Amino acid sequence: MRLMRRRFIMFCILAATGACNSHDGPPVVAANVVVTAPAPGMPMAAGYLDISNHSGTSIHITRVSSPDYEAVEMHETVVEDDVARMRAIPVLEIEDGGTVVFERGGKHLMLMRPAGTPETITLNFYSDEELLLSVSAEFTAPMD
Ligand SMILES: [Cu+2]
Repeated sequence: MRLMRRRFIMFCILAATGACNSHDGPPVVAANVVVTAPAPGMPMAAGYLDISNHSGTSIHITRVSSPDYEAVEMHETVVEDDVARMRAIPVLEIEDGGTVVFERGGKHLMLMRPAGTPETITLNFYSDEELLLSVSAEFTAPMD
């Protein structure tokens, strides 16, 4: 998969602007990034964002990390027997041209055990060892 993406990027460069019918910007794009401030006494926060894949191939997010938190997990809130539960998402696939939305009550990032009290949070999304996307956000309102 890694090889395929390289080839795709090379093709775009060779074909120059206009000829590449996919997308001119970066292959993986974040929008609407929100990181909640931890509630008092709670060693965790939540992260929300949209991730769009324009890479020309499907991508698999296998790991999220942050220098500002000890651990970051991808979660999904599901309702079972009228009870909302959170389930970990081990691998998140985003097909080419697709957008995955992390939002309240749905998929979200769980940021656990902050390292200090940073004002800006950086989130790194990996496919195995490959860094797909790095975003920074300032805290917003506490988690609800
Ligand atoms: Cu969660």
